[in-house]
Amino acid sequence: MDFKTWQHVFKLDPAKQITDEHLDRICKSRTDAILIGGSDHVTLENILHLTERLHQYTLPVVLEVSIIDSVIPGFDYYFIPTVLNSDNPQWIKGLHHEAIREYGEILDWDELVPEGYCILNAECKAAKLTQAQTNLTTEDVIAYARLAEHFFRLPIFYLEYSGMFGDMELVKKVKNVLTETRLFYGGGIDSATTAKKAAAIADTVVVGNVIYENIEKAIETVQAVAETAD
Ligand code: 1GP
Repeated sequence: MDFKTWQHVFKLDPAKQITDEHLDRICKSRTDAILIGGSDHVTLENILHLTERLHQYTLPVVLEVSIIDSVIPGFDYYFIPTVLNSDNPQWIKGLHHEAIREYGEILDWDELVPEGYCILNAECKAAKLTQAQTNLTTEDVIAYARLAEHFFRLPIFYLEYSGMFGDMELVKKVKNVLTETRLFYGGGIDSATTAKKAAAIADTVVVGNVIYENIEKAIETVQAVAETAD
């Protein structure tokens, strides 16, 4: 299944615990895909453990690569973030260069999907880790979206509010300038209501934390997005 058709994605953090029952509900929820990713304590071991548990399900599974040593074969896609609003080139192209130096000969480029991240919640781990410049005007964010689509020609522009529900007016303005590049929105979707608001604008909504806080609410977001996006 092509990631360009996905409307709802669950993001599982390999460093967090999830019971078999909850994992089963997530995988049978009719979400379009599972994205495995996190900022903290991600290791090869916990990725392997989670991946093995997902093998029995047929839905697409994507590894969002945050540490090079965690890359293992077998995923449908590898999403590779480049943090456009980072002040540290390491997170824009440094780690990528390092990985390509190491594995360039054997990479299957068709499986790699670069994501242009714009991180807007200053308090989230990803913002701190990547030294993201989050104090941005609407014009700044729109310019990052255009940079992603027209300059770097990235297939995904990801507005990341991880941990808080974002400014939907801003998300709408960003959506309005994107044509080819898909707009992913993630952050603070914790109910059918917030899921509908985000799905009314973004192409793909990413639901993370609520999986671990309230599984019922997490499951509700799938139907909410399907109703809204259609
Ligand atoms: C995190 O964008 C995702 O990378 C989802 O955010 O955990 O706040 O749902 P939440």
